Amino acid sequence: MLTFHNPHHARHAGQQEMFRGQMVPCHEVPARLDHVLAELQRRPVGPLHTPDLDSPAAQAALDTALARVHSPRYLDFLASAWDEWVAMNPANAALDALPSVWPLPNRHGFRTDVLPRNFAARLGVFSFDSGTPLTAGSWPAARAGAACALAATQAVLGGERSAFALTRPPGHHAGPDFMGGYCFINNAALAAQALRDGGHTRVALLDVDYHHGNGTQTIFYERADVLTVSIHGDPATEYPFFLGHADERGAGAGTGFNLNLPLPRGTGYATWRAALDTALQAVADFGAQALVVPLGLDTFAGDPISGFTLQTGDYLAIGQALASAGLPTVFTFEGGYAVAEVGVNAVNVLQGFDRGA
Ligand code: SP5
Ligand code: ZN
Repeated sequence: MLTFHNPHHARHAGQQEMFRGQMVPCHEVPARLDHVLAELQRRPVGPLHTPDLDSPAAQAALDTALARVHSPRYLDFLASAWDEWVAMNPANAALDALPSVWPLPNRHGFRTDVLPRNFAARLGVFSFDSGTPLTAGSWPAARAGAACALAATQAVLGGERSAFALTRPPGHHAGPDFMGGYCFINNAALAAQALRDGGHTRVALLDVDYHHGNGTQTIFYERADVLTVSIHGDPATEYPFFLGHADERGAGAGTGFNLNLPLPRGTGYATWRAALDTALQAVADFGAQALVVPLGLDTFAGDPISGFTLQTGDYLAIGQALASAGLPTVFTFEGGYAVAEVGVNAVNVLQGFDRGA
């Protein structure tokens, strides 16, 4: 298992997120990735690399890959967002940007075809929650993270059995033209599309984060060439609430190519594992030629914002089960907020995968 880690991840460091009327400290903190990297150094599963971030060829390839999953106007927005935030008021330089007004697309007739000149309003057009602070370094961190996902994918296209994109901010809540859920760029979707563009005709995503991968689902919802499967807390009670139900099966040509396996808060390993077996059967039935695993570790019993009860040892078995699909596999690092344990749990999945491979 090769790992590509993001040398710029700590440039994205939100101060606080809005939660039920209060600003609370961010759960998605730089120390999360540092713990995974430290555990990989203690317990190596393969070479550790950083991606090429500087050569013109790498930059051009990254721009192409980003534009395959995100809209031009959203990418333009992200690239200039921090400067525009500070331009609103120089004092903003000490604050994170958080949205506080939204157009509710598809409802009430609000328009998003005409972008407001006001930056705070534009931030609302391109986001769906107020828990995702945009900071001075969010864009360079997210862009370098996408480079990790692309490098991991290129390694797998080059014949590696598996590779891990160890990056934050995470990605699976980010859609074609929106941020949210601590995510800006959908690294897993970028990897899946790059696997398609690299020649695999059928690619599957199996999202094991506690939260439904709404961004990934939306990106591929009308496509039959990319199967999206997600095991997650039931959106009736769990974030992101407005997507992730079992009756969402895809649309148009993509009908039948999305599978949601929502589970109630409190679910333990036995039930979760049965859902994983169902998910793996769907991946096999689809005839996938490559697999992307958005790897969230917030299914852990000790996670401060989630509700499943998986234990550290379970992650070895999960990795082994994922390897049993027998597919070239790209992992992307997603959630997992029990900071002290996230490294051991993540590396358990990778080590379990290597043992099963
Ligand atoms: C990638 C990922 O796992 N994103 C998850 C985003 C969840 N955002 C909302 C979480 C609400 C947190 N509640 C804070 C409780 C403070 N006591
Ligand atoms: Zn999550």
